[in-house]
Amino acid sequence: DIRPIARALLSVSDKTGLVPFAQALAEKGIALVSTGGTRKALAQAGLEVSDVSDLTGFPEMMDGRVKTLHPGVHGGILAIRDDAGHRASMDAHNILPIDLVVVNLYPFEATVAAGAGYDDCVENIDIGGPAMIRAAAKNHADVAVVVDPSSYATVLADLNDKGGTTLATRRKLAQLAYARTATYDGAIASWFAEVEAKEDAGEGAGAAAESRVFGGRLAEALRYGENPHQSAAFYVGGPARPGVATARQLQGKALSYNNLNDTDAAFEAVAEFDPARAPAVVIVKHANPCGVAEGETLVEAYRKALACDPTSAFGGIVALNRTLDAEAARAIVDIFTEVIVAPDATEEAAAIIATKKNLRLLVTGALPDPRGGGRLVKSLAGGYLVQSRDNAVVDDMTLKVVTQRAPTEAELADLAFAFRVVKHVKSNAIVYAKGLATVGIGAGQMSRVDSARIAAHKARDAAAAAGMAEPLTRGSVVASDAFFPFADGLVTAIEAGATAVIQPGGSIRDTDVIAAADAAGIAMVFTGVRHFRH
Ligand code: 93A
Repeated sequence: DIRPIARALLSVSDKTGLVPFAQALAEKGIALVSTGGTRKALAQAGLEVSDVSDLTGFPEMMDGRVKTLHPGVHGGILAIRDDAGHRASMDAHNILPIDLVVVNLYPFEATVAAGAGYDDCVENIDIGGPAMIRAAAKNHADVAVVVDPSSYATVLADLNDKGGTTLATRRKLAQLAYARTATYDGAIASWFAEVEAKEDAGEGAGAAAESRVFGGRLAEALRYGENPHQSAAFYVGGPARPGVATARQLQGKALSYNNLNDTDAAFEAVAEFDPARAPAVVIVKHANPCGVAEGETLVEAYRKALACDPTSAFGGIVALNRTLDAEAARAIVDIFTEVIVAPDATEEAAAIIATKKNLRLLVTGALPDPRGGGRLVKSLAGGYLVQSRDNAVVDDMTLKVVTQRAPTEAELADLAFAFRVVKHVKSNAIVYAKGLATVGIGAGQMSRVDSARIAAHKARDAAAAAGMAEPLTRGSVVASDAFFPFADGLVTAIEAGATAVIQPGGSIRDTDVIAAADAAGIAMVFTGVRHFRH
């Protein structure tokens, strides 16, 4: 399966490493054929190289748009060498076999990235190059194809060791070839999508159009992104899941980028609370819950959630796990709220919300399944991170009591509640809870002790605002999204008045942390499951 190389066609935009590679080929007696620019570069280096026009009998024409698109080239690449009919055609039309195709494409991606104009981008769509690459890769039984200078060494190694290319090498090169033309066409399609989105929506949607690589459909061009100087759009795609993407907006202004993000966070969080167990409410600000509670009724749950941090709840997003009723609606319109999201709303409730013209009311028809699958995408410079949803639910975890004292029934209920919430708080996350309501939430700190302190501090403030002498953390339980690396975070929680703790466990200093808990007579359970969220 070794194929010697008698003739190579070289046509490259990126001329990196071209001359030494061609020199090595020439030294092995391989005839070189090239297009204009490539030929010039090789001739300047003193190499003997013929013009592709010699194969086609046509000059390069139409500003180079038609250079190699000719049977004289494609017949020489595609002919099956041991097929008598193919050989007869070659003879009849004076077609010479081409055994190696070295092509890299017009720099379309770089042209777009450089911010070039429309016509310039179009002119950089390579046609002849991909045609030769795909032809050579198809005929890998006889022909080797090189689409990137990084493969030059592979070909030379085969020539030196074997006197020709091996089938394994040609297959590998064919794979790289199709991968390259696929990426290339993908970049062109994305560019067209971006152009279209810009035209549909003004400049607004432009920057986000490339997220079409995820197969999403542009649902809405947004006025701006996280900040007014950022462009933004909302794409809908992936497995169906009740939430912001499927919701019906009954009233209110258009949702902003931050509204959509916060509403999603709120609704995903409230979906952790089984509506069959109790009504539950989550209030979100800046993508973090600032109050979560279960209650006998929705309005009670709302009041309890609000009491956790009434200052932050101002201008927040309220998510409910049951049909919004009139009492809850009346309580919610009492303070400035951005968005309400619920599976449904009664007519009476909707009428109460309608008294606030700007307030958005979204109904989703259902709650998403907290155990559901799906993937989460996050972008970083030059790429994307993709992971499956965190679909771990505390009810499915085996809680291991690690202290001398086991939690009481009431503590256990609050521990499960707090761990449900902590999953939806940005790390490092600490949540104090009492009576199935959060009483202090510490989010997004670089140190866990700080999160514990902030949460306790907020609980003191809330108690003071309500005219209570005792901070609300007295007699509370505490949840931590990841293990306590040292005892200090736990000690802070104990000082704040926590009597029971839920955390994943797994620190090398677990024994110190357990000792601190035992010394204070508090109960601690390990879940074995971490809930980082960034
Ligand atoms: O404009 S093209 O699509 N038409 C062609 O027939 C053609 N043949 C090769 N572009 C074509 N090429 C491309 O020209 C190659 O893919 C390569 O990127 C470039 C090399 O041109 P030159 O040798 O003139 O620098």
